[in-house]
Amino acid sequence: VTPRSLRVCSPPKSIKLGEKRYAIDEWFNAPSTITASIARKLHTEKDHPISITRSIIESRFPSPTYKHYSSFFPVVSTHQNFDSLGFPADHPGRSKTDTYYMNKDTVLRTHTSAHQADVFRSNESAGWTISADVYRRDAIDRTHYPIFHQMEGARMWDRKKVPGGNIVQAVWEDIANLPTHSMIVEDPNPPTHPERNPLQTGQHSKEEAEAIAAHLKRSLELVVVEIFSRAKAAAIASNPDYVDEPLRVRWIEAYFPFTSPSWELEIFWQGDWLEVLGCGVVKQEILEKAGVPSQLGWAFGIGLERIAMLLFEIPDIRLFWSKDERFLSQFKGLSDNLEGLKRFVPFSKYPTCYKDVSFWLRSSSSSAGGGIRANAQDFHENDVMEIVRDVAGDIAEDVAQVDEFTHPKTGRKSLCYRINYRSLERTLTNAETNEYHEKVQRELVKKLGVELR
Ligand code: FA5
Ligand code: MG
Repeated sequence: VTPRSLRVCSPPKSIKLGEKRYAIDEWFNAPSTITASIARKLHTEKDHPISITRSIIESRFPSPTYKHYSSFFPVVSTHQNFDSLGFPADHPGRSKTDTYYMNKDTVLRTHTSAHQADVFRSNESAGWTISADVYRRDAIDRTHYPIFHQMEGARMWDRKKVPGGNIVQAVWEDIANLPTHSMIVEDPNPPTHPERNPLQTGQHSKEEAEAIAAHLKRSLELVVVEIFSRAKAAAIASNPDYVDEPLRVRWIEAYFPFTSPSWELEIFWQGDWLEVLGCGVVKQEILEKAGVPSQLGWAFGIGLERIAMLLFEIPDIRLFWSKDERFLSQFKGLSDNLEGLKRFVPFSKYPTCYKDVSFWLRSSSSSAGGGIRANAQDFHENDVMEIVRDVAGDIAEDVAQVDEFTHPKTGRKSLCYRINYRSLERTLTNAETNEYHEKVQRELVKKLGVELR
């Protein structure tokens, strides 16, 4: 029997998440704050704004045409998350700086598209949605959080099942059955681009791709109309004198490895264009590999936090994780009463306190003693973000680089980051903030091997 002291010292070789145990290796980079949040499942929590938003969007994709999935587990293979979707081997999204790995072949899904191929293979209805939590190492600010929620949606037509195999006619008939709307939509780009966004010639005719794109765009515009009519009703319920600004929406040409042509939808919100979803005509290879070569159609992926922020005027993405009753109580009963939405009323904002940290990156000749190497050439900002998040959690409101300097003689590079500390729930004491900041500084030295200035 191994003595207890020795057993405690050896690093864990596996991690249990949900019902399963996963081997971990040198690729493992998921902090416990992240893995502990897997259990929250905000998209299915009754009366949570993320779950309310999911229900509203699902209502635009009614059964039995669409089937709704919401319980796929977030640990997936790199095959599901990347290879099955045609991501090239050197795609930056695969890097450890962007993605949480359990081991070389297993990740926390970075998008709901990870389940596309499996659902195409097994699903029997014409369409479906998948709602789920997704995980990305990312910046820290009021619209970015390392865990967020997406809804994937798809709609297929089967050449073998439509009359005469005439997809074009079948799709236009389905479009004629969709409601119309009067929202003005800017769509400045041509629908395809010869290099970035080609038609899948050999797979689809131009008319087929155009009909599918028209059905896709109308379906998603109707989602926006639905959300904004509810957002307006919520605003009026909270303030009878509310006057809404005209809604501005636009389609932008985009690129995804698994759709072509592809687009993103942007909404003008609080003075800026906000990207809310990506979508496109599904690449036929994916359907062929999934064993359904006679089907063709569209897919989209929408960010539920961004939509919920628009719907309820929720100012900060961290609030979705709050267990504070002053947040949660404002949504009580709404899952069963979608007509009764009201705007979120922010509770008082507690003071913010910012602190700067400046450090020298290691010159490339020196090597870091374990941890993440921060030689000048392989330094990644997301490593700083994660250290701050690990130490300060949701107290970290915003982290941004404010300065960069290269020493004229030695060529060494120095960076300065500004960290905004603010609790959503209470006033922090100065001593407390200093303690967080000092710990961040120590961790930067320890984990990245930087030298404080
Ligand atoms: C994707 O994730 C694609 N899988 C979407 C897709 C699906 C395209 C199917 C085509 C077909 P993207 O990385 O752009 O794309 O994310 C999609 C949406 O998720 C964004 O438009 C945004 O609304 C939301 N999103 C992305 N990153 C974050 C983040 N860090 N925090 C909150 N929401 C985010
Ligand atoms: Mg995008």
